[in-house]
Order: sequence, then C-alpha cells, then structure tokens
Amino acid sequence: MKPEELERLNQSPFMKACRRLPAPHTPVWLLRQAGRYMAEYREVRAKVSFLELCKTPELAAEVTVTAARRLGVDAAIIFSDILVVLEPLGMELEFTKGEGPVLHNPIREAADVQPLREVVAAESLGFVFDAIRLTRRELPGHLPLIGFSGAPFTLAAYAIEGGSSRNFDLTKAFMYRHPGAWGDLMGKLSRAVAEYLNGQIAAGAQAVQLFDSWVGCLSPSDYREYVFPYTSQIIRQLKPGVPVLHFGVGTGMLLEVMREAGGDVIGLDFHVELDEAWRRLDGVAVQGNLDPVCLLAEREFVLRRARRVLDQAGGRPGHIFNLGHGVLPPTTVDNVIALVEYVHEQSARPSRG
Ligand code: 1CP
Repeated sequence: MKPEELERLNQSPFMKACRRLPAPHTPVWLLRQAGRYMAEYREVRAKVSFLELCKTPELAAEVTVTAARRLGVDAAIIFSDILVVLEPLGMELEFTKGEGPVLHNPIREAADVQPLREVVAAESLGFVFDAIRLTRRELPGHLPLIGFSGAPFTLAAYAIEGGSSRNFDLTKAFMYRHPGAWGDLMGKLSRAVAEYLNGQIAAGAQAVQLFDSWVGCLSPSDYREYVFPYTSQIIRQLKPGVPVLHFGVGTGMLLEVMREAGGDVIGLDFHVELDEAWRRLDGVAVQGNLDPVCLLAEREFVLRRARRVLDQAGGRPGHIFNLGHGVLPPTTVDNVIALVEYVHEQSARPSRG
C-alpha cells in the first residue's frame, strides 16, 4: 500500500480510537456485522456452504465489503470464522444446519494432543490472506479492515467439547486433569494464532481482534494459570504498532487480568456497565457494549439504549461503539443502519484546529 493510503487509514476515527486519540466522531462497527440477518448474505449463502464461503476469497471479500458499505460503519471485519484455524491442526470441522459447528474428532485424552500438526498458516490458511488482499482492494480507502482469530482458550474449548457448550465442563476437566497436555495444546494453538494474525497483518489488516468468546467460564486465578501465559505471548509476538482488540463474553470478573494479558482495546460485553468497566481498565481503549437483543426492539428503544452507552463513554477518546456480542439473526438491517447513523450524529465533535 502507498504511504498516503496508509496515512489516510491511520487517521480514520477507528484507528484513532484504538490509540485513544480524539476522533471527529465515535467510530462504530458491529460484531458479526455480515451474517444471516442480511438479505445480501443469505443470497450468497444460498449458493455455497458456510465453509466454502470462508474458503472462496472473492465471496468472502464480497460479503465483507457489502456489509460495511450498506451499514455505513467505521471498520470492516474480514469474513471468516474463528474455527477455520482448527482444520490445519487436524481437526475435522463441519458447520451443520441448525446445530452450529461440530468437530468430529474432539480432543478427549492427553494422548490426543501430540498428533495435532503445527500450523503453517501461509500453506493452510492462505485463503484468508487472499480474502484480506482482495477486500483491501475493494474497500473504500478510508475504511480500516480488522483481521481476527479465536484466542487459544476458546479454540481449545471447541476442540475439546467438539462444538458449542454451555458450561465447558469437558474443557475445564481436561485442563485440571492434564496440565501438561493442556500446555502442549495451548502452545500449539498459540504458535498457530500468532503466525496466522501476523499473516493477516502482512496481507493488509489494519488491526486484529482476538476473540476469547468463552473464557468467561474461568475464575481470574484459573485465567492467570491456564490462559494468561499463552494469550499474552501471542499479543507480544504481533507486529508492533498494529492495534489489538481483545474480547470475551461474561468476562466482567476477568477484565483486569485480560487487560494485563494485552490488547490496546478491551471488548466489553453487555453484562457490564461501560463506565464502571472502563474505570477499572485504566490506560486502554474500550469497545462495546450495546446488548444485541436491544436491536430486536423498536427503533426508539434502540436509540435510547445507544444514548446510554454514549453517555457512559462520556465522549472520552478511546471508545469504539459496538455490540456486547454478535448481531442476532432476527435483527432488521434498518435498525442497524439507524443505530450507526445515530452514533455518528450524537457523537460528532467539531474538529479542533
Ligand atoms: O451462514 C451461516 O449459517 C453461518 C453463521 C456464521 C457466520 C455468519 C458462523 C458460524 N460464523 C459466521 C461468521 C463469523 N464468525 C464472523 C464474520 C465476520 C463478521 O463479524 O461479520 C466472525 C468474526 C465470527 C467469529 C466467531 N465464530 C466467534 C467469535 C465471536 C462470538 O460470537 O463470540 C465464535 C464463537 C464463532 C463460532 C461460530 N461460528 C458460527 C457459529 C454459529 C458460531 C457460534 C457457535 C456457538 O455458539 O458456539
């Protein structure tokens, strides 16, 4: 990319907020902003399976760019899934209708870890890097592109449970019973994730988000013992200067230790009050945290709740408006567009100088 193009991206409201610099308005984007609630997405999905979509760079780029343009958001996130990184380790991944992700050969015994392969991202995940290169070319020049990966705990949880879970009992039992194998598994995942994210940065992502979606099932002391060494190591290995966003659900008790593990921006879910959470997170930017269910209510209610989030952020530099978790399928696109416009209008600040 040319230096003037990079500079333009660096001056965008999203990149400024990541660095806690004042921006002309509060930047906004939405977790899972490209997805089933959008007719354009459903049209593409009618023709290909979810994994095929992820693995076809032209289609992944199209879905990414269409969502960002239609919604008028301040950043795009590359269309993919956190679970694609599990395949090259040797996990058999399938997205089944209605049931969500399934891993057909879950890790259940300590001995299941050793056969997992080391991931060479450029070989096995090149389709994501290609999708990023294509998307970067097609996206409006002022819009940053976010790359992402699952964080090692959440990836290990899917690998061990074999799919979604409510309480992650199998994952935690594995962690407690086989600390050595747990370390080996987390080590393999961490090496894969660091290389994968650096590859996304090299391909053209301006920022990266680590989704530790389900780490909220751990206590702070378990987080410190079983997760912290790996997540913090990944973040230290990422290309310096590229903002890292670090997010999980139900992490109200973990915010300080997650912040210590790393990230320029901590993602807040909808269980916490943004103002209180931010007070505890001195020295970082925050992203969040409107409850996605609010978008299923009437317009007035959505905007009232958005107002509350903006009030809690108080116009301080370093707030990225987002949902506290992903957009739900029954959401109407009109409500999302109204939300984005409202955040822009209400947070507009006269430029200084
Ligand atoms: O078309 C379909 O039926 C597939 C639905 C779908 C979509 C649109 C899945 C399956 N993944 C995605 C895309 C996706 N996943 C994105 C795209 C970019 C965007 O935001 O626009 C991203 C960032 C993800 C990340 C992801 N996948 C997370 C982390 C975010 C979160 O929600 O906490 C997780 C946990 C997943 C796993 C996953 N993939 C798909 C589903 C339904 C799930 C969740 C299953 C579960 O609840 O355990």
